[in-house]
Amino acid sequence: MATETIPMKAKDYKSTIPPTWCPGCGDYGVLNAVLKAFADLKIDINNTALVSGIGCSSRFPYFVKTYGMHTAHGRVLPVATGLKLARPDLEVIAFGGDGDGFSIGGGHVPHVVRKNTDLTYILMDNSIYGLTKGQCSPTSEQGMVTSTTPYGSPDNPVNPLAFCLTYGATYVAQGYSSKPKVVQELVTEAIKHRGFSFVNIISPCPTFNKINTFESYKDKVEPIPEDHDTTDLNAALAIALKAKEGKVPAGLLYQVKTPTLVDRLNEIRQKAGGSDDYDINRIIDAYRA
Ligand SMILES: Cc1ncc(C[n+]2csc(CCOP(=O)(O)OP(=O)(O)O)c2C)c(N)n1
Ligand code: SF4
Repeated sequence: MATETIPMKAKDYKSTIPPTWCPGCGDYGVLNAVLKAFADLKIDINNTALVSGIGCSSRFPYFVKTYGMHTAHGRVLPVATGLKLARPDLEVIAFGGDGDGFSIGGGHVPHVVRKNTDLTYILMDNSIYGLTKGQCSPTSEQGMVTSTTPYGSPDNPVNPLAFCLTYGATYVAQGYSSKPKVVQELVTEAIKHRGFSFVNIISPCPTFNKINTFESYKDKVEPIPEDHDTTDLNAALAIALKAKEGKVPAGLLYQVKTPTLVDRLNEIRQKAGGSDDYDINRIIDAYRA
């Protein structure tokens, strides 16, 4: 593999492709914060892969100098999991939107989360389908008028924070793209965390969501109190459920250390004899009549 001096500044992590997001899109703030987090961590571009699904937010890997995979709609987590299992030495970071992650891809989330796969998942939540021009998303509020819900959405929204906490994510945080310093810190700690890290970032879509605007979040975003015990799952869930009151808590909700999927698989390998020298034909023969 070609070696390259590890870049040190945020701008050095930018690829040659300029972002194609609309002017004023929240995703710019997320990109800038993530690039700064990479610089903080001195991320090695040769050892890092960004994986995304499909959506405006899922264009993320194009704009960063690391390796990247723009996969299929809703399949970011299975692909990221496969990559991490095949190459545990890689830093694998998943990106996508609320539609990608919690609508078409929602069935994957519990299983990736409960395995504590050592991935960082950064969700850019704009409560709308941006790329396809304004359909109702799983995080759209009940009653929200969109192109697919002209009389208002009949459904209660998904709560991504509560969802990931309930299934056992070991790092759960929320940021707001207009507060890039907080996002940078949360992403830095999420990447450092061993296990499944989830960072939900409220990232408004000024083009297709005229309800959840930057203006509308001014009074809703509130920092998580400094005395919050980030190892207390019930306290973290109570903060996540503040969404029901229209609040957007920003900061770290939860972090605990438990073995990752690769740790557990290594344990099983040890129990099974501890050898890498397995004979695939013997295994296949066991399934023959
Ligand atoms: C299998 C499949 N179904 C539907 C689509 C159409 N599609 C592309 S992106 C998208 C939703 C995008 O919304 P979100 O994931 O929230 O990302 P955003 O564009 O808002 O960042 C949809 C429905 C697709 N590309 N593939
Ligand atoms: S449509 Fe919305 S989410 Fe997509 S780039 Fe434009 S502002 Fe951003």
